Amino acid sequence: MLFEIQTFGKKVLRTATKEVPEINDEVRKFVSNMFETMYAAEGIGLAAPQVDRSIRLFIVDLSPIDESENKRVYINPKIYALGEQTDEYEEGCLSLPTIREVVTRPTSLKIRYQNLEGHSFDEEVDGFLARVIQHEYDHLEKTLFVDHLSSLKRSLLKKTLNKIASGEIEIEASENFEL
Ligand code: K2U
Ligand code: ZN
Repeated sequence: MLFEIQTFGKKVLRTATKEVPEINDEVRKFVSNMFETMYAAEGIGLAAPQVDRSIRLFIVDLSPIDESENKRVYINPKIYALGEQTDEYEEGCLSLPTIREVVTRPTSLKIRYQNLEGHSFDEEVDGFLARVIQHEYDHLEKTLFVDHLSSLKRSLLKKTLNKIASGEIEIEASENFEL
C-alpha cells in the first residue's frame, strides 16, 4: 500500500526519531510499503519521517541510475565519520516538491547500521550512495536539505516553501530525476 508523503511544514519532518527496538514482520511489512511508496514517487531514497513514522530507518535504491545497484535498508543507522573532501550536487526531496538546489556535502562517510535481517554492518561509503545516505540520514535528524543552504538562498525559496506548506504545491512524481 502507498503511504502519503509528508511535505515541508508537517511537524513529523521536525520531530526527533526513536531507535527501532526489534526488527520483526511488522517492520518488514512497513519497509516493503516504503519501497512501494518510493517507487511510485520515483524517488531513490526515502526516510521513515517522510511517511509519518518517527523511527530511525531509511531506504535507498539507486538501481534507476545504476543497474548494478539494489534495495538497501538502513535501520538504527549511525554516521560516525565524515570525509574531509566535499563536492556539490543539485539535490531534490520528495518532501519539497519542485525545489532543486545545489548542496555541498562530504564525499565519503563511515556508517554503522542494521539491515532487515537484523545483521549489523560497519561500512565506509563514497560516491553517490554517500550523498543519498547523508540526505536520508538528515531526515532522521530533523534536517531538510534546504537547511544547508545560505540564508540568502533560503530567503529566495520562502515563497515556494510557503506554497508547499499551504498545500498549494503537490508532489508530481514526473518532476523527479531525468535518467
Ligand atoms: O526525498 C528524498 O529523501 C529522496 C531524494 C533522494 C535524493 C537524495 C540526495 C540527492 C538526490 C536524491 C530524492 O527526492 S529522490 C528523486 C531524485 C533522484 C535523483 C536526483 C534528484 C532527485
Ligand atoms: Zn528528502
